[in-house]
Amino acid sequence: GEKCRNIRTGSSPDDIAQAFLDNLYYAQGRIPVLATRNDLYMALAYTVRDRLAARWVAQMQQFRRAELKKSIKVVCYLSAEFLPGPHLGNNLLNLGIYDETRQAMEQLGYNLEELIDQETEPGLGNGGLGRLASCFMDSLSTIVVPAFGYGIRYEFGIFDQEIRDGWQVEITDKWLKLGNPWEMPLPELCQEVKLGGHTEHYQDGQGRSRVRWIPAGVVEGIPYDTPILGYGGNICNTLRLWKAEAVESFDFQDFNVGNYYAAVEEKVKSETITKVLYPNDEPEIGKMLRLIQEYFFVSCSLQDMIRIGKMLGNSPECFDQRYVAQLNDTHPSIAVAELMRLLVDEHDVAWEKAWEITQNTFGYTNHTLLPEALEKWPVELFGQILPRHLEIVYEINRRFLDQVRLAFPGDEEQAARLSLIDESGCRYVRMAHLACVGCHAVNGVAKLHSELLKSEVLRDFHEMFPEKFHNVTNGVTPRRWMALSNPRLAALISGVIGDGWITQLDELRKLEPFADDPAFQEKWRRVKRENKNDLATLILNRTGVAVDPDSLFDIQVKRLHEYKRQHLNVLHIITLYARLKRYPASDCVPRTFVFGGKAAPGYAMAKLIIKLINSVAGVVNTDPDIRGRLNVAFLPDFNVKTGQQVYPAADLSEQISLAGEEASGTGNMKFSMNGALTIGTLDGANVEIREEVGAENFFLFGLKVDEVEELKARGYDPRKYYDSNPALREAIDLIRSGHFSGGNAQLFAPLVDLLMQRDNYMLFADYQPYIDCQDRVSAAFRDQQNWTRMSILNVARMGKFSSDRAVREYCDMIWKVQPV
Ligand code: 26Q
Repeated sequence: GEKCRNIRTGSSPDDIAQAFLDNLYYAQGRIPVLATRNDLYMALAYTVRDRLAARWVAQMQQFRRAELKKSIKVVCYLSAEFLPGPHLGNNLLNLGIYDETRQAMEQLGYNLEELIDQETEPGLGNGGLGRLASCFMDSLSTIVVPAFGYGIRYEFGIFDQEIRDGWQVEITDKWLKLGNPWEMPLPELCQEVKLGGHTEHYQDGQGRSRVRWIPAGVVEGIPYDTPILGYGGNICNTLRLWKAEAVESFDFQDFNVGNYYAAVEEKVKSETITKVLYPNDEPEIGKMLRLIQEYFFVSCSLQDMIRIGKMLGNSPECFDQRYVAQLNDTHPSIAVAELMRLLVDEHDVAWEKAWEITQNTFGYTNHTLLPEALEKWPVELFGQILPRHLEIVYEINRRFLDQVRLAFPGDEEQAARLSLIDESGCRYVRMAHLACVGCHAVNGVAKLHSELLKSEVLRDFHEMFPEKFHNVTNGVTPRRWMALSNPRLAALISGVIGDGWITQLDELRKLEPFADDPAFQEKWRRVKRENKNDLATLILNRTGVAVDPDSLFDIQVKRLHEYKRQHLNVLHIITLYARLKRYPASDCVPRTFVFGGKAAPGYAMAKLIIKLINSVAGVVNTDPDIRGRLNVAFLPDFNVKTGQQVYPAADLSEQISLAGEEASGTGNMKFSMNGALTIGTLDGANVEIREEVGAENFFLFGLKVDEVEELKARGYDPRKYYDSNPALREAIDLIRSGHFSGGNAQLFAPLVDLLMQRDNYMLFADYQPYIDCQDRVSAAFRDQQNWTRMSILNVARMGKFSSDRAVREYCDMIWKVQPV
């Protein structure tokens, strides 16, 4: 009775210790002396999972009751990527049993942090977009909004990065190898997904014209559920990821019945659909498997939503009263055509009614301004895989263009620009256009980005449907990105203002009065110093580079991309290096430059930039003239787990994209809420961060969006900057001469040529303003009191950038749901 219940739910250290030993024995089949570190981790994970179960089940019960009363709308977040990060620590935090569990492990002679470190994270995303989806899941649960996250259970997530001889090497990510204690397979809830084939048009019994899709094949989607508990255990939502498998009984005409090997081959083919995450954060044209992945998870998810509705007695006609679904970029935008197909073809709903339901259901979030990053599919390939959807897209387009021609009579160019089909050359289906037409709301992810969407990328749609456009500035969860990853800072903050900030981040404002308090400043500095010490140890272990924890930690961690300009950062390092070589005795502020980030495997220039960073590191770190005053480290395999160790240790956050390129950025927020100051351009959410923390607490430099446009129009000529700026010339010449590549002058030629000739990201134009700004940073760092004051004020004013605020805005403006 009582004892039994405590084993599964008790939260005292004794209960947890006992449950842990039980799980070690019964789930892992081990006793302590025989257990590996992974056995111990698994036993603890099951112990924590048991404690989630009650809340998870209660959640489903509550759904059922509310659904039956038709009193709630459920939010479905459709995303091809989720990057949840390691679950164990986060669940301990959200359950409120972190300290009790530490004690329990201590009693048994284990170290909790070591067990937490054993977890391999699910790397089911590329970067910002996937991580945002997971921050939103955390916030939905914390602010008590019933929600499902729908996505793909990739067998191989984003590759693991190793650095060999300074180059990136990609290793397959076998994240499931040691088992995943957080997921629950639900094979009974499988869904069938059709692919390929053709359509047949016919008249039904009542003489209505109908369409039947005769697919060339069918695959099955199996859902795997992971609980997402809110902070304080309020509610527990579900992340439901789909795995593709072969259908059990497969009896299509072209299937060779009885041929065992063909059947096995079919199974292998089906399973490739969810085999691997595409590691590019930009679409490549014509990758058939990618389109199949997108359709596969969207179809499974929408059918699942209809199934749940049906189970609770709802007809498909009230789909939009029960659900609202957000499209995380265009990756799931085929949902617009799929919901139309399900309603019209499979549930006999009239087109007009189905269209109203579809528009009411979906919202679309755009994450990019780069025109080349807008997803489009060759019409032919689209029709091969989704013949019925192509017909539906054509019909949506026909009706839409009628509307356009009414609004803009005689303007055929406007119609061609808005069309869902790009007919300017090879014909393409434009997925962003499908999303804009099929959704009731379209939003950007930062104020500047949303404005640029309206005035540039989606200008014509904004003209047509101004009321659809919104801004929801991104946010990040303070649970993972402060409380969990920076326990020292969290304890210091809670010690003076209480711990309400963890769910009401605006309460950090209460820190402002302490910004000038010398005793508090001293504690603040000590926290940062200890965090830097920890990172220094990590850097030493991972890279062999010994760094000085008293130096200024200047950090840039994010995907490698030319527009993010990691190479501008490198030019600054080389400039400092050249100064010290010329004046070895000069008095500089010692700096540690830390980089981290993955390059898309096919992106040669990004990979060359990694090589450059490591080459410069090799020279600078070992030059006796430098005497350790400059250190450069490239931390391999940057991911959520590493991020949690990096952000708390930063003094300076590098957010230096060319203005107008970075939609929002979210790393910028994580740094600042951990007390780093930002050096940045007026791009993405930097604009709003600066607004919040105050211009005097932010290091701004660089061209503004309008200046970038003006310079482009005038003709950007990099040579002019090179010829007139000796410091820039010296930095470039050092690279070009082979100074960092053992005399090999060819190695970095492609990079140097690019910068000198046709650099779209205008490094040279921003070079001198960046260097000057960095000199202001160094000067400011010498005044530790004032630096600390600025650091405290940064944290105190970051309330806006909680993902709780972002999700509340989606609830009010876009989803029209109220937190329970
Ligand atoms: C699309 C088609 C085919 C293959 C891959 C893709 C693909 C995959 C991932 C396209 C884009 C992505 C990821 C984009 C991304 O992470 N964007 C970032 O989103 C963040 C959250 O809104 C912003 O903060 C960043 O500014 C933005 O770059």
